[in-house]
Amino acid sequence: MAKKMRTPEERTIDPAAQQMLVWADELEIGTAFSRADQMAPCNIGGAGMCCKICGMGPCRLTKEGDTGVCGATIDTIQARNLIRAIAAGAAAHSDHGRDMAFILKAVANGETEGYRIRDIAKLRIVAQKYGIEIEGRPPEEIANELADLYISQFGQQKGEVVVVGRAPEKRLKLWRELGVIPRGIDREVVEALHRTHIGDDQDPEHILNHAVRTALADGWGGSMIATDVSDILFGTPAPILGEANLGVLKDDMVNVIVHGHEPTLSQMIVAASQDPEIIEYAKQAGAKGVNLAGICCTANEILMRQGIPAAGNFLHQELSILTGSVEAMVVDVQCIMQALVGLAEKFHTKVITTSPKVKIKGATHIEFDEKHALTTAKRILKVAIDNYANRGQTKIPQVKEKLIPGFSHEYINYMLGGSYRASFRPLNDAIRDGRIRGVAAIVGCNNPRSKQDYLHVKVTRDLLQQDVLVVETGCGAIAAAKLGLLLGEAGLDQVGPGLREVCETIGIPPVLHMGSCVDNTRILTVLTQMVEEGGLGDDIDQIPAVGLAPEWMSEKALAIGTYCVASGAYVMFGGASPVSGMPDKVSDSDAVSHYISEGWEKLYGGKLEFVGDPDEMVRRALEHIDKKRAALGLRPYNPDQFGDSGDERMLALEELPLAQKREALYGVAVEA
Ligand code: SF4
Ligand code: MSK
Repeated sequence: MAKKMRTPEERTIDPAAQQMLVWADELEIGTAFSRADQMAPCNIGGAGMCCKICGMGPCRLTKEGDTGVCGATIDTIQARNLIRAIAAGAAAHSDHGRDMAFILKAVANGETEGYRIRDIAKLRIVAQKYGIEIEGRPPEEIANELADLYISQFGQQKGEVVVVGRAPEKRLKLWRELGVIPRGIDREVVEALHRTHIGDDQDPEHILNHAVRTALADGWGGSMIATDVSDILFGTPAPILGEANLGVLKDDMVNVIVHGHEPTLSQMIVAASQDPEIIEYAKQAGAKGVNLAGICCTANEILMRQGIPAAGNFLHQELSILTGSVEAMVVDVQCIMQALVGLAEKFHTKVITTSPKVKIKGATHIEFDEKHALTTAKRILKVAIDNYANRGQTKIPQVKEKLIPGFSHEYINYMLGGSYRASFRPLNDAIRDGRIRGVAAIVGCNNPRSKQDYLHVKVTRDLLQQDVLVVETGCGAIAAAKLGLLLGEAGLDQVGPGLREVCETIGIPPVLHMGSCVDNTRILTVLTQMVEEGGLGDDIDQIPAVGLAPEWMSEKALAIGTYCVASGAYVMFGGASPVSGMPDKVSDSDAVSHYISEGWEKLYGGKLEFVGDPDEMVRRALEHIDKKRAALGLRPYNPDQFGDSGDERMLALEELPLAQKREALYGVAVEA
């Protein structure tokens, strides 16, 4: 039977993506969208009921009472599959963190080309958290000691990863009691693999306890290290004007897309693209210069620091090449589709791999090394410029939106109170008095099995209308950006009255872009600071907050979800559950789903659920937020109380044309 192929409108809500999918159909070129239509997911593996851990299998459990050849039950198999995914996600994030720590050390020792310590204040603050002496010491010396400490956390064998000490006191105590504090980052990932080898840990709850420890090694370990070091080396993000979507590509310039996750090379490509030598080289090739744009989280890294535009999120990687305008797609690690190479061969695009860990057959490999970073970046750009002459017909959708990214926790702290009284007090007070009903972190990927961006934007809009302040990272943040939700005015007409007052008074959009996937740790820090500020309980699980990953697809998302649950958050994923089982066929197959929800909630106050229906996701999110408000003794949420008390300045702003209002709000000239 012929597979049903979805129309472009059924595959994505993004008008730029729709245009490119029509174009792909005309050219008879496949994309992840069409491949997802053609390949039905395996309903046994997808439900977590297939084990291929040893050569006696693969064992597929489809009937009541089935076990694997070794006797493993469905619960054990699901728990093992889940922890392996979490371990892979934690490994990816943490290995990124390790590389950042090594670069910090190399920069401190003067062994790199083109890098310097940009945020000395953050270096000192972070170093102080670990008792590193800062007074009277040059930044390089402090950075060297901090780098050594961070590097040691990966191979540490006993004790506690030092980063977890940044969690709220009560949470730390709970983790100690439950025995889930990571001893060393690598150790927990290795142990997850050991425990799931044939014939090892076969108690599902015991396996999943270690899943928590492994995920904590990511969130309160490797990822937090990655965020810290990125800020120290490249600057802590603050609001900056940017643009998002395929319309950022330019017909008259050499378009270079950086895609992946690590900011080290992309930051250097930003610098190289502005070098007079490179601009001149591009002009000699007949272009006006080099136009840099990002995809996925590399996009977020350079968008929130330098305002470099984002060409799109995960599912835009192929679509950008389909424009025919991309001279080079430079990739580092994670979320890079192998299909790029075959697709690029149909156009003139060069796919350039740069990480010693990632090669793709058929791609050009130009290996990045920090000792020659600027030289390598220039070399890559010259390859792209030389390729400009090979460009054929282009088809760039004229679709893009402006956005204001860069809401690091440091900036949120500053914006709420200013330089001298930076504080989370106004945020906590707004939640206490009900202007803000609660907070939602909406994060994670795109997945071609759902309609691109639809779930992200649907739950974002619904929660905003209910006065829930939204923070976003990763591809979810780019989804909201593309739909114009990361600019104050664009989003404010869609938010509830209380939240609107807060956003207008402070001058912020209702959706705050907080960075890349590793930067979900910024959200942990915000939650911790809200606890420390007081008035919302003494631990994260008491805050009226939820985490949502409506279009998740990567193993990293599962690691993120798990460390957020262990930190006390209610986390919901959209799409299919990897541990759903087949309740009609295997009666006990929901034991793992039950344990990571109710079981984890009893232990950690947070729970992990997979909810396919976005309306149900929003309903549960609001129910949870209201339950937490009631437990804190806060007055029930009542939107009728607010909406008339926006300050004079904001009321005056209402009268201004949009462009002037944006300028007044953000202090930057923004085209209407
Ligand atoms: Fe089958 Fe057991 Fe081997 Fe898994 S570990 S493949 S269930 S025999
Ligand atoms: S890039 S992990 S698709 S968010 Fe971080 Fe996007 Fe998900 Fe990759």
